[in-house]
Amino acid sequence: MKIEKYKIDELNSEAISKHQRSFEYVAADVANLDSVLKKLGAFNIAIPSWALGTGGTRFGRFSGGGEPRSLEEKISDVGVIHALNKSSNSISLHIPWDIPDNASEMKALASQLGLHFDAVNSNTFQDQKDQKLSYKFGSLHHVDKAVRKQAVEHNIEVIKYGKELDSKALSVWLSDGSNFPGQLNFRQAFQNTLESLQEIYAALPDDWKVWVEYKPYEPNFYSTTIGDWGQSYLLASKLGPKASTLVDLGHHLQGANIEQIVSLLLMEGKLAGFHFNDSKYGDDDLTVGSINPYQLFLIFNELVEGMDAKGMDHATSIGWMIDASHNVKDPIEDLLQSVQAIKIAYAQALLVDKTALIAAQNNNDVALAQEILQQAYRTDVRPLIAEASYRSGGALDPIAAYRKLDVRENLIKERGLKTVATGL
Ligand SMILES: [Mn+2]
Repeated sequence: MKIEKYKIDELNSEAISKHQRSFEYVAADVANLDSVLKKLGAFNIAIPSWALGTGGTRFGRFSGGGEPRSLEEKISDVGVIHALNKSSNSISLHIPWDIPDNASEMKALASQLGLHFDAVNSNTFQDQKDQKLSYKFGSLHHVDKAVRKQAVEHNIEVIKYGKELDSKALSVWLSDGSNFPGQLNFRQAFQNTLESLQEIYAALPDDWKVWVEYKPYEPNFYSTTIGDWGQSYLLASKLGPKASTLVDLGHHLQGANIEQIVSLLLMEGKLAGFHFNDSKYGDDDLTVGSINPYQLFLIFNELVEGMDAKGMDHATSIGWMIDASHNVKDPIEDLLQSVQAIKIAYAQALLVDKTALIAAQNNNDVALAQEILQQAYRTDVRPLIAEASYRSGGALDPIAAYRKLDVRENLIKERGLKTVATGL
């Protein structure tokens, strides 16, 4: 399904006068308004191919209707999201769930919708049909060299698919770990992982990166071989300049100060990018901004401050992607909400009065520093997001537009009520 631009224009014209009033109210106090709107317009977040279908839990899965049945339909769904919000111009593929059989056709389809391909993701956390050796006891860290070799070859194959699609990064998340004390020799597991990653690193094209993701627990419950940012950073440092650390917001123990982690990785030039989601207890994969929007703002505050200190382009110098699962919501609505939440946090971070904050920090004026941050956080920046979207040709209110245009009903008509997205 393709959303016609004139339909978005029609909806915008119904809402424009109300928007104008709220926009002018906020804009009056934004010193660098044009620059803020330009930055918001340039900011895009990649959509992962696996987030377009209804997810599930280990207990069950309640699928929705009209889910994408093929890679073409997944690309088409990202096209819908991007047409509405003008902030989701790329798709991140997971191999082997989404093997592009005809890369040039996929590229052409994507480019018609204004999309390109973001990082490609390998999968050695489950066994595939007809796979020779099992990953039950891990992949890149496995005690058996033959299993490690198979996992390395899979990653090199993923790079090959990514090259055909003009991706520029390989994202690696390992479930490798142990369930019980004594199961693993930690040093050996780390060394095996490093050696395997070195072989993958050697296969990277010159202009590619490898992003090393970490996670403290699950599916293994005693140790994970790349369990935290320190372990990922250690690997990335040993690998070389093309390797860096990927931060998934859900992959931290409760109370972890993610904004501090981000700040230091950025300082060291080792922050690859983000997998955005939200959580209350663990790796809950909830909609971004649904549980702890203040933490998201504090992270963006460090990102903006740290990137500005290095003269980095906010939109393109690191990878931005959603990594969430939608068990009870329409996946497209959930993704639209997530992108809006990310842009809200980003806009708030752009509004922080940096000069005043630095002065407060240098004067140890703790109360004032908090006031400055919360002044930005408590500003309702939604009219700024709407204005940036409007200026880019998107909808003033993407979620309302999605509902008014009956997109899901149309997708159900097109694809059927009982479809199951590939890969999940
Ligand atoms: Mn992730």
